[in-house]
Amino acid sequence: MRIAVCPGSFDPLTLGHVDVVRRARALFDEVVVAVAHNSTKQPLLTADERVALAAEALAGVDGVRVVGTRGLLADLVRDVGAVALVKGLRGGADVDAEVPMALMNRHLSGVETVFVLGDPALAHIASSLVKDVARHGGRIDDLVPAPVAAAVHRALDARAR
Ligand code: COD
Repeated sequence: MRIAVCPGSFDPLTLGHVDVVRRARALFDEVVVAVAHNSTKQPLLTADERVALAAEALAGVDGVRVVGTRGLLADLVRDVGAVALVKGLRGGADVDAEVPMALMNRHLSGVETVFVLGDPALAHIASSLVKDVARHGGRIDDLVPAPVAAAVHRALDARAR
């Protein structure tokens, strides 16, 4: 059984993320989607919300499970018995951001990172842009799964009060 961990902050999970998870599942027997903490970002959604939304959005994808972690990915990889991390790439900026993380994760755990190219039709979708579009009154229902769109609007409304 070859297990891969597909990590992200998923704040929020987008259709781009779902595409990457599906591509990872085509390569590995099981994919553990790890909702992790990015210390450079201040999340809109709580960790519990992000885990619950990812689990709901990916419930129909066989061989995928969602876990939350506050620790190092390198430790999670060992705990779940994964043979690889899988990350999605949209273009050169993602490569620049991802290579140092991949090298650090390999230094810490020996695990390789496998990069998959996402669907180019979804390459414009980034969690930060989704939040910005929603914050300014734009539609996000064709950028994220439906329960995620509702949760983003709820979180932004709560912040505005
Ligand atoms: N198409 C293809 N890929 C996409 C798309 C898209 N439209 N959108 C996003 N992606 C990819 C990103 O390139 C990334 O690979 C992945 O999806 C997740 O994206 P985000 O934005 O949700 O997640 P990040 O980049 O904030 O995740 C950073 C981590 C949480 C993975 C990182 O901070 C981390 O590893 N934290 C745990 C603590 C740790 O181990 N630190 C040491 C790291 S070396």
